Amino acid sequence: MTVSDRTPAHPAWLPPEAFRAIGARRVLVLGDGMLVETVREEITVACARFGGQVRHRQDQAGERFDLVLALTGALPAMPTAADAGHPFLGSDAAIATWQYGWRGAPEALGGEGFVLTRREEVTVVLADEPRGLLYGLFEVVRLGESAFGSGLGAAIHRPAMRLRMINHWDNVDAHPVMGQVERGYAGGSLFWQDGLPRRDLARVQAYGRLLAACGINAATVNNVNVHRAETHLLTDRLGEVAAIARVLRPYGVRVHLSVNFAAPIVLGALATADPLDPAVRDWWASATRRVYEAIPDFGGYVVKADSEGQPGPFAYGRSHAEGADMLADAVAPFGGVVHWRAFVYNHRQDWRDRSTDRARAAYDHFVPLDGRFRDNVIVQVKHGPMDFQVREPVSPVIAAMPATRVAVEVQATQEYTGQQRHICYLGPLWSSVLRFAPHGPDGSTVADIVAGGGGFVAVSNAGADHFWTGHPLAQANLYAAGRLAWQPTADPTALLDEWIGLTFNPATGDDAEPVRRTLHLLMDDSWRTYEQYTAPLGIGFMVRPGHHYGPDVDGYEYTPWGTYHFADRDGVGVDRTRASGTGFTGQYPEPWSQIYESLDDCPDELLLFFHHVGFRHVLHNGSTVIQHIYDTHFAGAERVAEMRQQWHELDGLVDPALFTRVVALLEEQVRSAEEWRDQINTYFFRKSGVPDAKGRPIY
Ligand code: GCV
Repeated sequence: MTVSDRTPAHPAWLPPEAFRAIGARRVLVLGDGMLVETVREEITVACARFGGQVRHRQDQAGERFDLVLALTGALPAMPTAADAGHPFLGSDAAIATWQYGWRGAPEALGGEGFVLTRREEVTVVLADEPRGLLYGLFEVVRLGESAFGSGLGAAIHRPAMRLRMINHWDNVDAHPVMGQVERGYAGGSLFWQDGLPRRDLARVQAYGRLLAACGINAATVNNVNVHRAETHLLTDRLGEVAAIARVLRPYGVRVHLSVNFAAPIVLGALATADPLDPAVRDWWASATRRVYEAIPDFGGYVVKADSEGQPGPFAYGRSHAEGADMLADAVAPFGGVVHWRAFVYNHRQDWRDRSTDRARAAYDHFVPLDGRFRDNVIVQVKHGPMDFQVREPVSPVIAAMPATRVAVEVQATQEYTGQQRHICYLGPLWSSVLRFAPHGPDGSTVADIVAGGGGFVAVSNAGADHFWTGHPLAQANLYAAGRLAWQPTADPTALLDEWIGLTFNPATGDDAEPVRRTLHLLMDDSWRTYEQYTAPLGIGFMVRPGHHYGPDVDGYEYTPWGTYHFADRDGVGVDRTRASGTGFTGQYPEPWSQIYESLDDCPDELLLFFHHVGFRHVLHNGSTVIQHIYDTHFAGAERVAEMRQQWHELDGLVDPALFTRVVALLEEQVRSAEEWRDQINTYFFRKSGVPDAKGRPIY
């Protein structure tokens, strides 16, 4: 699926036509700075294409504009009543200035916010900082013609989260098993090829634009599993990171680096990486100083420590707080942060040992450390307690560390959700995580908690593939990740609609309305469809070990990885109750602690995550567990076959290359969904001996 560097990448949600409404108008851009230049350039290109005009000054009184994008600091002095007749200031900016009064209260807009308003037929974007202006521009792009209609209300836009981050799991070298991008399904890395940095960074620049246009402002460029070559990105290969940072900087995206906790040994020839050893601390301090000399706006470090074989502080009898704080001290003088991942568990568990529960691990390791992390440490928590399964409860860690900055991590790369061969729009899953209220409906949501300092992190699904994401429709996941980080209360279906509107554009020959309708049919519920034909009722895994694609019900059952379903002839599921199981339910505050503990109250979709039940256990939906398994698997696979048919209705209505790619992928999705259906149904029929009430084929 990878194409050569020279093939222009698919424009994704920024086709030139998306700028038509702006590019056909008279535009004034006021302000200075690198990101304001980016805004100017975007508008200049659009105006050259669509016949509009862009100005950088208002030279003559009486000169009118359709769109003004201005930094507040570049506006002439506070307008007075005498300015009332002024063509621009006397109307929109003045009104907006007075209305929102941010000059008196600069925090109202913040470094990334903007005001968007329209009065007297001028659309105005005002921001205190260049980043705000850039985001304001992309909001106008999203709105298209409606940004210039009388219906546009005045509003302040600000991101809910300060840190809106993408983590790449890219390696410099191709790994013999994982390939170049760990869990990557979109071709090679955008940054490296054949062990060397890509010489032409035009794709990286295009990527930066796409990230900015959906609101992402930070990116790690390398895998959290930091192998040997990648360890050197911190020192002698730092220039490669600096080059990427240079290209992403004009789009407001700061670069962060995944680092190897043992770097002082690997790179510094020290005998130890003990975080309390003064020589180790000095080593990190000077390595970090050099990083900031090369990349003054460097974001900081991301660390996977003591997890799946990565080195960490445990080797020295130190805690994760001691490890994280040591790195935090190194980046603190420069304003950097450390994202310290909470994905720490025993991956060498004995499957015979029923008392060890991987779901408990992050909480058991990290919650006792609450309050012991420096202010510039962010504990980065996967959204569920296991590992990015199609259905998991929200991780209890998120609500349990009130004295720590916590970020929530989601996986845009579809490791466990179809590997970008299946259509699986993840916006609804992430939205349900962000809206989850750990203390009940009157308490804070996950979004509130992470907005308090940690932010939102998505593992990237993008690569060197022409369509960026392997499956062209998986672009929507990257887009939604950025948009949800900006506005976690946004309706994921509305975000999908935005993505469709930008990407499938009538001006490129796409017939917009049927495309919109069909894509909603295919994508709105695709996460639930995927759930229907894969592992049932929250149990998770059941995937082929290693590559994690396709069904293998017992593939992980007798392994050290801690991911078990415990099916026998009578029933299935993991007893995680306090009463008789691993006690994991006790990691939740009320009301969830009680809801998950109770067989009666536990939501159906998580039943097997929390309880071991008999096959004839009756769900809230009235069906038995076994019949529900059969019904959902038949329904899911049937739905995918319908999706394939629905996609064919778009033949001739969308870009032919994209159409053909999706045709091929849907063939695979149909095949795979049938495989899942038949293996899961057959497995449970053979275990339970209970036939399908509807007599459908089971093997
Ligand atoms: C980067 C899962 C994946 C690994 C990944 C790990 C992590 O275990 O299968 O490939 O490693 O999560 O998030 O660190």
